[in-house]
Amino acid sequence: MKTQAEKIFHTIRAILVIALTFGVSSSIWAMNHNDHPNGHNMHMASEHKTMQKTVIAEVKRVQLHNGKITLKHGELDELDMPPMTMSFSADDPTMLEGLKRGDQVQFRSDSKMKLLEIQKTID
Ligand SMILES: [Cu+2]
Repeated sequence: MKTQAEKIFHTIRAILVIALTFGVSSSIWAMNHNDHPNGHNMHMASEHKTMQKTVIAEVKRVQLHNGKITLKHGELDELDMPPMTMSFSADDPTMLEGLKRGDQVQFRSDSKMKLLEIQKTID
């Protein structure tokens, strides 16, 4: 039988081990995180990519008030993304002025779905 003192000792030691492990791993995380000056917040494993070439898409929805646009795009091979309908956000909502549902556009974005360039295609 363990004495009461032994039980308390074991409990305290377990708490210390957990605290130490957590403290060390979180400081390692902080160090790694600081190695990324560009601030990759969520996707540590996937690198931040930027499209260099425009891709054709169809406008599904435009929200000028918050700079969001939903596009049905073809394959984005520079971002390793298959064709899909998804939302992008523009830092400058005036980029979206004059665009409406049904328009065919060509656009570029980065892997964080930030819209970098968009214009209607001339048909
Ligand atoms: Cu997509």
